[in-house]
Order: sequence, then C-alpha cells, then structure tokens
Amino acid sequence: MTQPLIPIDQCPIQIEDDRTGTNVETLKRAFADNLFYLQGKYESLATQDDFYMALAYTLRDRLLSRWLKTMKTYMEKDVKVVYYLSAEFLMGRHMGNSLINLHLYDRVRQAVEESGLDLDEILEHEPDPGLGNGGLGRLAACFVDSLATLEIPAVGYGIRYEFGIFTQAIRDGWQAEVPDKWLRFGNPWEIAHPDQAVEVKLGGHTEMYHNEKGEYKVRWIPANRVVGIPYDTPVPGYDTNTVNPLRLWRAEASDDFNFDAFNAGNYDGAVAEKMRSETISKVLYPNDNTPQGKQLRLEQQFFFVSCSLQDIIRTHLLRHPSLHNLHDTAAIQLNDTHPAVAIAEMMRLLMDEHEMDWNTAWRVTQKTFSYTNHTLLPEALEKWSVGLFEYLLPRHLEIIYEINRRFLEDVKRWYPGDDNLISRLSLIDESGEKYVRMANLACVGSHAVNGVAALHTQLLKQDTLRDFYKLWPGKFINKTNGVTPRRWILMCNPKLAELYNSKIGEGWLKDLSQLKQLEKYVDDPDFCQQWREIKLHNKRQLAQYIWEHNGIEVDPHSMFDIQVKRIHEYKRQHLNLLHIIALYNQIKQNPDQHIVPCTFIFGGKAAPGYFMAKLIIKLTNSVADVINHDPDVRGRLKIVFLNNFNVSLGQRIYPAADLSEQVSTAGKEASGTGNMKFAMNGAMTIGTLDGANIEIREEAGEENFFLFGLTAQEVADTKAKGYNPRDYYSSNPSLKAVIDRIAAGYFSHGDKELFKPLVDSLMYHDQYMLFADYQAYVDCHKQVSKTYSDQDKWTRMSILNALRMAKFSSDRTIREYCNEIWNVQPVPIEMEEYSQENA
Ligand code: Z16
Repeated sequence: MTQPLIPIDQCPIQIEDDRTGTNVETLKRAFADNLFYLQGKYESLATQDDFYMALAYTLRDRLLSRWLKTMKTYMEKDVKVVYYLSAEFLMGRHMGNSLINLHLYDRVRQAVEESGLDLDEILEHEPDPGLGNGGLGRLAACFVDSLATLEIPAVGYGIRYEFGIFTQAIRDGWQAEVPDKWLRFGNPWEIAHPDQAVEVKLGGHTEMYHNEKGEYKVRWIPANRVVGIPYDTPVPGYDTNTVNPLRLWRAEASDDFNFDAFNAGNYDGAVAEKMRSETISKVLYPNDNTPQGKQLRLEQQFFFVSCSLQDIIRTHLLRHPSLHNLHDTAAIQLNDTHPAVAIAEMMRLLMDEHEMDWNTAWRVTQKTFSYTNHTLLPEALEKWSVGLFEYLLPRHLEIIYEINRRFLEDVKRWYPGDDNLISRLSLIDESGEKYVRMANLACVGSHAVNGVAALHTQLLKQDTLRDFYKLWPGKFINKTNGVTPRRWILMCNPKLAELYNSKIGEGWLKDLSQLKQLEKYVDDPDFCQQWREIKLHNKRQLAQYIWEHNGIEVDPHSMFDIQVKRIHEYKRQHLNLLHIIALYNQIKQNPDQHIVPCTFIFGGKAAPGYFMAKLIIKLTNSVADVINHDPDVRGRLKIVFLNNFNVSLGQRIYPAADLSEQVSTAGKEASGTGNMKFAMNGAMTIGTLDGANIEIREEAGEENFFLFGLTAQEVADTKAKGYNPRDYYSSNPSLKAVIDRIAAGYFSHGDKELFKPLVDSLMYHDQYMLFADYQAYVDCHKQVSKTYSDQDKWTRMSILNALRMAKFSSDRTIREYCNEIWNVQPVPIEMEEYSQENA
C-alpha cells in the first residue's frame, strides 16, 4: 500500500455518505443499512428492538465525527479539562436527547415515518439507563449536558453498573424490587476501549525500600488486582459541535488472575475469584442519602477513582513531561464524598508511582481537586471503619494518617490547646470504633468546597463544616443546582417549547433569561388560553398513562397535585398523605361540601432496606384504595401511585403538574432539583423554606409561591426547646382525627398493627416535625384550592413562575463552576465543511 490511510473525517467526500449525511433520503438508507448489516434482519422479520438498535446506530454514526474531532482538538490545543467524578450518572434515554441536540428530530421523524414506522414507539423501546439513585445522579447528567453545550472540555467518569437502580414493582401495595437488566439487548450508545484498560490493586500490605537515589520509598504489595475497561458514551452539546465522553469503567478479572490455582487444577476456585472481582461493577447500591458501609461499596469507589486518575495522568503525560503542572490541565470535581478516596489515591500515584515528593504532591492535589457536598443529614456523611480501610487500602490509610498528622499539626499551631477542635477536624473519628471521615478528607484535599443551594451552603458553614470554614473561609462557596432546559423543557414539553419558539425564537434554549421577554403576554388572553391548552394536553396524556398503567380514571380538569422523588421521611410524603386524609374526613363529615376536584399523584422508590419508606408506599396505596373507591367521594379526590418513577416517567409527569409538592423539613433538603423541573413546566410550588425552594420563591416573586411551615432556624429552636408531637395531636382535632383513622386500621382492613410503626414514630418522635407543620400545610392547601378556582389568576401565576426560572438552568450553574472553581474556558470545535452544510 502506498497511500496512507486518510482519517474518515478528512476524506474529501463529495456526496452525502450513509454515516454522516442528514437528508431524509440518506437517513432512510442509513437506517435500512444498519438494520441489515448490524442487526442482520430483513425489515419483514425485524422486531421493535431491531428498529431501535438500527436507529440508535444511525444516530451514533452522526455523533462520531464530532466526537473524534472534539477529542483531537482538546489534545492538539492542550486545553484544561474538567473531570467530573461521580459514582452515579442518571442519564435517562439517549435517543431523544441525541435527536434534539443534533437538530435531527424532524428529519428523523420523517425518515422513520416514510419507512412505515412510528418514532414514538421506537423511542419508548429504549431502556432507561438508571445508573443513579436520584438527585445527585441526575445532577451529574444535567451537568454533562451543560458542559458539552457550553463547549467546555470535560469527561464524566463513573461506573458502568451492569444493573442500575432496581425496577420498582408494586405487589399488594408494597414495593418489590426487580433487577434492572438494562444491558440485556446490548447498548448501542457505548464504545468499549479495551486497549485503554487499567489495573487496580486491592488489599495486601506495604513495605519500605530504597530507590536508586537512596531515598526511602513505599511499595504497595496488593493481594488482588482487577482490570478496569472503559466504555465511552458520547454526550453531545445542544447546537454545538462539542461531543464529550462519559467514560464508565467495568471491572474484569485480570489475566493472570489466580493463574496458579487454575494450573494446579483448582478450576472452581479460579472461577470463583474471577467472579468476585467482576462483582465490583455489577450493581448500583440503591441508597439515596444514606450510605451503606459495605466492603463492596468501598471497592466500587476505589475502583472507579483509581481507573479515572490513572487515565487522567496518562492523558496529561501524553503532552507534558511531568505531573508538576497537573492542575493546569485538569480540574477534578468530587461529586459528594463517594469519590473522595481520590485525594489519597492521587497522593499515592504522584509519590509512589511518579517519584514526586510529599509537599509538591500535596500542592498539586489541592490545586486539582474540588468537592461538592450534597447533604446535611448527619447519618448521610460517609465514614469507613479504619479496619476495613486498612484491609482494602493499606497504603491509602498510611497516606491519610500522614495527611492528618500534618494537618492537625498546623491546626495546633493556629489554635493551641483546643483539643475539642482537633478531634472535630481530625480525618479520623476516634470517639468509639475508629472511622475515616470522608467529608473531612475531601475538605482538606480540595481548594474549593461547595454546597448546592444558598441555604445549604450557609448551614454547611454554620454547622456541618463550621470548623473547616473557620480555618479556610475562602474555600467555601455556593453553587445553586440547576437542570438542563433541553431535556426538562424542550424534550418533555414540546408544545410549550413550540409556544416559546413562536414568540421569541429558539435562543431561550441556550439563554433561559430570554423567557423574561414573554412576561408581556401574561395579560394576553390568547397567550393565556394557549398556556392552559398546553397544560390540559399534557394532563390528558398523563391521564391516559395512568389509565393504562393503574386502571384509574382521572379527570384532566381536576388539579394535578404531584409529589415525585425518592421516598424519605425527611421529604415528608406522609405529610402529604395526612392532608389528603384530612380532606377525606371533611367529605365524610359533609359529603355535599364544595371541594376543588383534585388528583394526588405520587411516585418514587424506597431504598430496599429502608422499612419506614416502604411503609409510606404501602400507606399511600392503602389510602388510595379506600378513597378512590368510596362513593361519598364521588371522584372528587383521586390518589395515584405511579410505579417505577425514573427519568422517562419524570418527562411525562413534570409537564402535567399543576401543583408541585416540595415539603421537606426546613434545613434537610440540600437543594432539590425536581422543584426546578416542575416550576419550569408551569407548576406552582407548595413548599417550605428549604433548599432551592427559597431561591425559586425569590425568583418567582413571593406572591407566586405557596409557602408554609417552620424555617430552618425555627426547626432547630423548636427541637432545642424539647419538641413534643403529642401536644400537637391533643390540641388539634383535625390532626387527631387523621392519625386516629390510620391507627384504627381504617386503611388496613381493620388491622391496627400494620401502620403502627409509622403512627408511633410520629406520635413519639416525629423527627421531621410533620405535626408542627401540619396545620400550616392544611391552611396553605386551602389557599391553593381557592386560587385554583380562579383559573385566570392561576394561569397568570403559572406563567410568571415558569418564565422566571432562568436561574435554574444548569448552564448558569456550570458557568459559575467554570469561572469560580475550575478556571476553564470554552473550546469551540470546528468541523469540516461537509458536516457544517448538513447540520
Ligand atoms: C442524593 O441524591 C442527594 C444527596 C446525597 O447526599 C446523596 C444522594 Cl444519592 C441529593 C440531595 O438530597 C438533593 O437535595 C440535591 O438536590 C441533590 O442531591 C443534588 O445536589
């Protein structure tokens, strides 16, 4: 061969080819090609799955030239890259998102229809990739969308769980968990790179040795090794050429794994060991806001951290002779403490494997890392027993002890004689059994620490991390969360997007503040009418879904009052239920009394080991059974528990809501992000002064927010004074009647035991102060009903609310991270002529 191979994206292509072209005819041909050559099917024998796969490959092809060009540009320009380390990425379906971000929606719809197929059916066929639990994982997904849209060089690093968050089934009103086999039919969006596999060590011991220069060094002799294989999924920006990778690691047994045992004929033993190491990336731990102190979980954390850091270092060394300037090419963000072991692993890699001295390594590490905290719940702060840590990561424990020794020495110099301060700041909790405190490790090892909403950051500074704040006030910074308007408006609410486009064009999708221009239409009857029709349309669609999945008929003209989120006592789904039962009690007392017809919709998963959360699901379904079937109610109240709430279901639910329930105990919800999705889609919020609710109310105007409940300060004060929930029960007849009805077994066929744990927990502890907020909540709902009865007023509030949510675009959040934490700039990707023309 005399001609060198020309990279495909540089070939002088004269006509549209089947892998990049975007004419309808080309798309049809590409689709048919993929069906034949990749799925190996004639159209007549193809299944929905084949069609889905063929279309997915057609789109992936169209992402590839941009993707490779993006990587090439980053490499050539030697840019600084954001590495977002997260144990969870709750991406949701890729196909619709790719269609939108590539501006191919209409042409692909036409191509598919002309091929005699239904695009919506194909879209529905994609399994929802659920590699996350809730808010934290979905935030990571919104962030990678915004990073690509803002043309920021970025890589998302995480774990390619073989089983994502379980599928929720409801059996006899209880949650049952079904494994999520999302990879069963293969994953057309990912590309494996076994050539870039890395090795991860585990267990064993350390030893000292002299290197050639005669210096003391430490060597880690591991007991086990596993291999991490990277799988890359393209993340396209909206209306840009940027396509960043989401790089997820799968654990595989290393080749030489137990070779000896195998050769000695111990076949079973060798296979068992192989299975054990591959277990690391098997399954996502299904806990939101409550860590699980399991060895396998620590193995998962270390596994993906070690793979990612080795990958980052390899990338850096391709262009630089040493790691002294790593912080100039890499900004590494720790999404919660799940990847916080990275501080120790970076130190180990720099010192033990790259010959750096301690002081330099520590400076590089601090300048490279930053840490996001997502919770104030004390039980949610991660800690690992020193015994387990030493067993799995002996070298890292040594390094953590040395970081701690140096750190506490500084503190003693700054604050002599304050032993309590020392024990609070220490990376090791020594109050009983010894633990490594991961938040403390993340704080000392990072140059920036952020909370996820203004109140949350303030409380971090005041309470949870106050001692660290005292040491380094400049390190602490707020970054209020956001959500991507591409998925959470354009994709899920196309009619609303179309209304916006018809008035102001499409600029709002990259600059949400442009929606403010629409405020002038708030008194335009035509606009208001369209607004109401869109909401009604979305409600009808959801009503149809409810009919098909729950067999419950709901009235699209009733008020859709919705609470969807993970089930947790602090989120107070049961406060919502107490209110519903109060309304029911009113009807039972006076069946003819006027009430605003209302459909109460719930959805959310409970951690499988969280008994009280599961009991709340059972109570919801039990209350629904009784109320939905009581003839006295005459259909004026309907209660629906939507099974298996996930990203795809969220896309149906948020646009159909009239009222968004954001009722956590003040001071407990770090931010919330569902609150933002509801508001952007025109739902009014009923909520406490918690998390980002406060900022939503600030933006919307207090007259456009249904506020109730104690403030975070009042919650703390009430607790300090000695809170007694029984006082509220005895003095409030409405509350008493509600609790008595549950306790009497009214919703459990006379069984007084079933809900006793829930009733007792409220009566005797009420940790989250439902009773203290009960009356204010019921009163606030009266206000909601009254307002909803005046449809003109409601519409006006809904419009202003939605138009004022610009702050909650994750583009704004990411810009702030870029400027104030990461110090990175946009890097536009230039494409060759041919694909520009087709774009
Ligand atoms: C999680 O989803 C959150 C916090 C946490 O410690 C662990 C998990 Cl898995 C949530 C917060 O509860 C929520 O308020 C916040 O909006 C979200 O993280 C994203 O910051």
